[in-house]
Amino acid sequence: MRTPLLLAALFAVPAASLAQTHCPIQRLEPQDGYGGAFGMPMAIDSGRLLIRDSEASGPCPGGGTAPGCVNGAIYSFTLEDGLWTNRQLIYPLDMGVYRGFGNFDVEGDLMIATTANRDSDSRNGLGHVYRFDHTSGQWFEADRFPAPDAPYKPTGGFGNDVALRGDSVLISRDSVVFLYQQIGESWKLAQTIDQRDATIPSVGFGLPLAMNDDWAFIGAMLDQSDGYYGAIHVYRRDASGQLVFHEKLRPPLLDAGFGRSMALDGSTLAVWGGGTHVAGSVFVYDVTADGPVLHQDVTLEGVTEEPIGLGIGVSLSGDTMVCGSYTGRSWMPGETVGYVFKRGADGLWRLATMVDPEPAAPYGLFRTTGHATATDGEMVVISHVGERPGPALTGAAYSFDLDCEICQPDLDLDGALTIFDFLTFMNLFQDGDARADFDGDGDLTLFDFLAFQTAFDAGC
Ligand SMILES: [Ca+2]
Ligand SMILES: [Ca+2]
Repeated sequence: MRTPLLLAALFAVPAASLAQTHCPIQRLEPQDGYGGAFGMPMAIDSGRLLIRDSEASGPCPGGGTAPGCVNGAIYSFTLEDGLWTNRQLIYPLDMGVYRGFGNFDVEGDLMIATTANRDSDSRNGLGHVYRFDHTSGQWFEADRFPAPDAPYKPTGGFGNDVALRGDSVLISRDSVVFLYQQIGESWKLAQTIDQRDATIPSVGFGLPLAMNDDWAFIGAMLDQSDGYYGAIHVYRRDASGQLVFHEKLRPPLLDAGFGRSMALDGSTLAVWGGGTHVAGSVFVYDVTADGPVLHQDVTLEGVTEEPIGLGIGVSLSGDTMVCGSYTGRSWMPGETVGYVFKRGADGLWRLATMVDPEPAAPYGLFRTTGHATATDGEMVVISHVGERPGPALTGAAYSFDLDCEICQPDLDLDGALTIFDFLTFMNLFQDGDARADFDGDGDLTLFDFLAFQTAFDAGC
């Protein structure tokens, strides 16, 4: 579809600039009497927001409740009229105390969650795996199986991280990663992957984890061999789903840390890069048939308020990437904000907006420690695990609506409305790009010019 550029002459381009927006921020906190460490991990999937509280109090074994019955729980929220509503507090049926329940991964109506420990049986605190199914608006425990036996007493909890993909799930513990596969109705241990550099102590192998249909990525965030900080071990999944070692990915820059957080969506892999590289960056890879290829070193160069640790919590959904970051407001580590990047038609990620919980944080962001983020491309949630809203409640999360946060007519994503946005619109329109469909009718017509003009005039 070609449109005469002369149409541009129809527009009077005002010298608009971005006004301060006042988008609503929803603050989420644990249920009264149940909070402990609300906020990590989190996920948005199929319209549901799931947030773990690893130290949530809950029903005690044998019934009743008491503050000491700390077992962990997962909150399930659904979005109604733009607000997250708590629908369920998810526990395992075999309640215990200090089990550390709730590290999880979710895909559609299937969730795999773990307990780090089991203190009341003879399995040396090896942990359990739980499968939950979502039916009729609720999560139900559908299966449960023990962690594999270990030749030694584990020092760390089972299920430090969980990565679910289709009928396979990766679960890590103490530099060992377990692959389970669904066979029929039950899940079976299919492979045990050991720390690859067994001679290097404390490499943190198994944290974080990510997996798609063809590849698995196993972090080793403490690996400081060869002068680098952190590594990602890349495995190819063979026809049977087994993992075959492919390569060890090191940070692209010698002074960059690597892999404290990682997100994978389709064939896009985003990896935190920090370490001595204080401002931080996020390395984005294209996951090709031959393995991951570095696509972009995403940074915040030029941002006035210099962040610290960009990408300490990174999440991805389609063309939206959220990078949690400490702010540069003070040396108090933990004032976490989220930088939202959008992937343009040219494949490059550009800053779209920054979301800041502070206006909605009743206790300030002082000494908060959480830095998880979650997004589905429409909503963004940032956690503040260490926030203390009350004597018995700990943790909060903040939700932002990207429709409001992102200025739609700022098409070149430079934070200002200028003639270059008109030119970008013209190019998108001529290229048949859906981003030019400003009236949202699924077609590119003259009415989109009018809708763009209206949005531009309205400002942001
Ligand atoms: Ca602009
Ligand atoms: Ca249209």
